Amino acid sequence: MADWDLLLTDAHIATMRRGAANYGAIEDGAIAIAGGSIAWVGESARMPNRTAARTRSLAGQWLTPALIDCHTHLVFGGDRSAEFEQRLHGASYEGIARAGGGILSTVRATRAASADELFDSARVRLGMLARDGVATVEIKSGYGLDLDNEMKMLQVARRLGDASDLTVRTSLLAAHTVPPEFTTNADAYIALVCDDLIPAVAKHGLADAVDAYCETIAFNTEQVSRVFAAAKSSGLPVKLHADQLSDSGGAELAARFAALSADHLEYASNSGVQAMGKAGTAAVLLPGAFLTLQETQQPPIDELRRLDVPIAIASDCNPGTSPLCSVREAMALACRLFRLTPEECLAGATREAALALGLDGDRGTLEVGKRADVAIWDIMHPRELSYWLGIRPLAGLLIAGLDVSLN
Ligand code: DI6
Ligand code: FE
Repeated sequence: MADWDLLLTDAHIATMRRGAANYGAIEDGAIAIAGGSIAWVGESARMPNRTAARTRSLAGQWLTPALIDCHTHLVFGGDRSAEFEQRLHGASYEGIARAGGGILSTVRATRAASADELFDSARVRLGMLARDGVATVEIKSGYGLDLDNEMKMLQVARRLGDASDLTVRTSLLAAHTVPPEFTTNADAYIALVCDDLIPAVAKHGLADAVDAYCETIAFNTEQVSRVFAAAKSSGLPVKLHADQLSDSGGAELAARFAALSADHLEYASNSGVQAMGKAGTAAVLLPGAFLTLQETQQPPIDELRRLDVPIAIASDCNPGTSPLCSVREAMALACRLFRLTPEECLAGATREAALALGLDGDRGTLEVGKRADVAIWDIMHPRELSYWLGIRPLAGLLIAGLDVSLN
């Protein structure tokens, strides 16, 4: 029997190893894969003398860790293109939400949709993410807002994972907005989320984390604290949509609960970022939403960098604020809108995104022992992944060492 299942040779490799300079790059390198994991990686000239069942020459293509989209709302019914048009005629996102549109219009369409309909439409979007290099994707609920419909969304997300080679991680986002049945009593809805939804979802193993939206048009810090306390009692980690439209104290709150990540963060205060740094909470930046809402307030990039807070980048794929189905294009947007460097963006969609999902022990870099989730690119340099818009430089995708069909 051969020592290795697969040997990839004649490649350039952006390992994205933490602490390494220059993409952790290895020119003229090779990667050996055994049992779905990376068994060896390094310069071809230093390769140990072992046997491989299959060898594939990559003729100078670049390898990176497969991309990880750590924040999406991929499962939803309907679409919101009409609202997009309304905003271009002068309506605001908050105004539309307060008038019962926005998230609530997607709630109506999602409740009306069958599980199969939701599955079919989300599967198309999942395929698009994969064709731009994604092997791991997080999917949130949050358009059901009652027990049956939140469970329906999470079951669809789990089915998507079962039916595809990609890893799907799920987050319960029942505290996304106040559902119509509770307009005058948000606290009663929060009680339902804490007492019924979180325990039920945890019992059925439907969620890997609990998320919430802390914002003037959604829930305040006190309400989110209750949700997070309930999540912790059910043994689930938390994450937060924080300070997207206003400084709502979200970054501090996420840090207080040692959240995996605080996401958006345009209006986060410096003290919030400091608290995240101390708590080890990752920042997830979402340039697709920033662009679509024509936001002008920048997330606190310099403070995040100064305090070494891990910065992840994600698509936030959703019908309202980020109709974007590519984390690679999110990287390209993050360079232009937030002035992140291409190297920060690639780290943000690999190593730091793994951290934001609590999967950093297993994936996100090309190192011995990690899962062999590898993207193969037709490029001359990894900076090009943040440079091109509207083209697909992906030449191949391996998940746990196996070729994924990209049709
Ligand atoms: N922030 C977002 O960007 C998405 N959810 C959230 O809390 C938007 C969701 C939507 O508008 O449908
Ligand atoms: Fe979101």
